[in-house]
Amino acid sequence: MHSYTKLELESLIEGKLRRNFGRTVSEATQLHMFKACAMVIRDIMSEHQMETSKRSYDTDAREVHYLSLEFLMGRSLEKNAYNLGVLDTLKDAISDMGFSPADLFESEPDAGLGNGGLGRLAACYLDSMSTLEIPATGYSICYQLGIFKQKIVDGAQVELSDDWLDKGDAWLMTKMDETELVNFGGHVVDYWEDGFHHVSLEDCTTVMAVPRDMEIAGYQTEHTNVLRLWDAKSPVPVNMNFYSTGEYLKAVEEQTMAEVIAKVLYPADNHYEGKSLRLKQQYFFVSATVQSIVHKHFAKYGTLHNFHEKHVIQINDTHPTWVIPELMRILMDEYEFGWDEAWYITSHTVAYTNHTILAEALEHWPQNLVESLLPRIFQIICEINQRYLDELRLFFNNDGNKLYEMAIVWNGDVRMANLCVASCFAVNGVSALHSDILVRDVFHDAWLRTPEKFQNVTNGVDHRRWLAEVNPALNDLIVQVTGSDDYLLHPAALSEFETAKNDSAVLTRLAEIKQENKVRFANHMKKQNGILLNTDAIFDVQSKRLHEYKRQLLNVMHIVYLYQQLQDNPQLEMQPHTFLFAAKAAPGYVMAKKIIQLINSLSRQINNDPICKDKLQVFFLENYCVSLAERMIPAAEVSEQISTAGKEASGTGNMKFMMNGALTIGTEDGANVEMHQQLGDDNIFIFGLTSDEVADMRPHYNSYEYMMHNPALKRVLDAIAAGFSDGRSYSDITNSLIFGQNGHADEYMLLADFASYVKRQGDVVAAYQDKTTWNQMALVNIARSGIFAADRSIRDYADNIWHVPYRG
Ligand code: 26Q
Repeated sequence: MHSYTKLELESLIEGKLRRNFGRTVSEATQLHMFKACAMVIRDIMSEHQMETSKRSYDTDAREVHYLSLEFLMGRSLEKNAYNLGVLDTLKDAISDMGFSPADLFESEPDAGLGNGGLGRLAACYLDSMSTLEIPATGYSICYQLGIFKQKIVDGAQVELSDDWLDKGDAWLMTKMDETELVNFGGHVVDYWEDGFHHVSLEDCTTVMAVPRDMEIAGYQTEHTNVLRLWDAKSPVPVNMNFYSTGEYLKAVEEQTMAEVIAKVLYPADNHYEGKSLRLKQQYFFVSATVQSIVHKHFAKYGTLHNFHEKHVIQINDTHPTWVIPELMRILMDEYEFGWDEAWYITSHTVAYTNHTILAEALEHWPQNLVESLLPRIFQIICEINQRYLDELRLFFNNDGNKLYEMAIVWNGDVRMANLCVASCFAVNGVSALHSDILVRDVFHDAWLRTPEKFQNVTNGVDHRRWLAEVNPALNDLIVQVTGSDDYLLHPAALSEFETAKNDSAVLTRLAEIKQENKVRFANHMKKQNGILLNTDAIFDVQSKRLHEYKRQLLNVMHIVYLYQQLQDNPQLEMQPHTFLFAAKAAPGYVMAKKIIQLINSLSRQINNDPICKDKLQVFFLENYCVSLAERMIPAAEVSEQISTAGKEASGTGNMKFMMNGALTIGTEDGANVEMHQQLGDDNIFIFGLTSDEVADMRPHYNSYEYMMHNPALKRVLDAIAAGFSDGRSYSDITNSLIFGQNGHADEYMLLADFASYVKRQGDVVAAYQDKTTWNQMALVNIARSGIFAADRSIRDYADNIWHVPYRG
């Protein structure tokens, strides 16, 4: 790796300022400075990227294509400089030039092209794929507006648009010459000639897909991959036929129609919305991507017969499932392949990762919509369906139930997960428990027929970002104890940190670092939000999307319980406890928004009640996003991972907290199960029903009985129903727990888990009061978090699904 001196960087930055903004250093604003730094870093990455491309071209390397509607990248300047090994030098250069590096980094907007777990996972995986020197490309949409910014106004969520591109485009390189054309609507015309079935679309609407590439630098390597973000443009600036007759609105209509495709990210997390614009987004980016892969492949090899040997396409949930019929379409209609070979190639190229078993998140598109928007694609899906049903009839002896469950097109719906399971060569879940549930339950029948397809790849997070970069003092301590920074490339080496478990100096330092992080976070909150956090209190954090299954409400119920204890006995000596929530709710999710209001009502009540002074605090931190997580997670002491068992596919926040030495209170759900395995009973606080118990209990579950048998629980629910001093009542929330809608009271079984949760919270506090034990537990959590590094996940994908080599 080429290294740069401070003076070299300064002169490069100065050059950018002069040539792009006509400014000297002393005339430059922070914005100029940010952009100039980004350009310098981008230049270094571009050079590396061209080399990387050339190398994989020359060696005929097999390539990975990671397709996702979401990449929640966050900020890039500090991260890229870190990976390139120039972070310290860059900071010096920035300071030298009269700017504050911290302020400059802070001025970068998050690239918020994702909702939550699935999008952030894709971003972590990009980092690992580059670091492990795997030839890989990410593909998505260049949304003009990322995930909304959340404001809390009078206790309620208000959404503001997130126009990130004005600064964020510093990282993008537009490649007009690699534009692809995507067709919508029209009708299929076909005829036979010379034994070939010609198929084309007539009267369709064409949208231009323009690549805006973002370079992804690996850590300590020059290997640099690309995240290709497709922007949507109309091929006709204005329709001159309408223009000339004075119909000006009509003249620009087509253009607006095209460009709306890349306008905004759908803000729904773990919830399917069957909107036609969403379908257009999916097909738009999929079609552009497949065409771009095929065109490059054909230009190089002059044939597509070896396509599946040179490419693997990984789809992030079902959202990009259209790759299956799209690749079939291109092979058959554009390259004259017959069905069987097209099918062989397609089904040996595409692999599917499932991220949820929530019924409301399973994608199924109305047949009419698919047929009118994508007529040829619909034909191909129907053909896949027919052939699949034929095979199922044979395999399952005409068992009608099986056909009904597994059909791809049924009753006016196209079911995307079934299409994936029928067509992909690999299907994986994202934690051991989740993959198990897929095989035992959701995809059981498909598993009976093709068990070899089904795999598990437990999620992982970019530990260079989520440990080393966000918690530099902890990184230093690990390096000091283990004698090297080996763990950065070999996360398994984190286990050596455990040798210091009985070293009191290390334990003391670990506690100091946590305290420093808490103070740093508290100062930031004070400055940014005017919030005064008690840094002598235990910091207990639940940060994730707001969803009923994640049970923020269970956390609230426990806090109300604590508050009632204080009300009964204001003199009560208790461990000072600060509860922090951070969560965005999907804008249309009414119950989630009510829960945010409830948290804010409770927060106002408790924070202003003198009996809670120095004992109890509750805050809802607005606008949870990658950059807020980066500040908050290193300051956390308790991590709340309390979903109903069986509902959270994996979770990845749980891993980030663990790496930063927070202790988990959680259910046996998702990756918590594997954390529990790593940590044993002594280093994690597990409570509640298991997923099997949840399933067994569900048919006769009666939340009302739980309430009536537990007076403390009843009292908590009564208090929530009545509301707090702001006068808002929350009886609609408690009613849904006690009576429910159409018989489904307390779908997520909060009342069943309440008693064991409260008890376990008591254990957490008791453990916290024994400082040495607590610090040892924190150290063990950090030391055993290595398997939750994204590098490990990517090696799993590379070994078991992609079959590509990587850096050792
Ligand atoms: C689908 C169709 C139409 C509109 C929106 C959607 C949509 C968008 C986002 C459906 C689902 C999502 C997001 C799902 C998600 O984030 N799942 C999480 O994935 C993480 C990474 O694997 C897991 O750790 C979490 O457990 C899982 O909830």
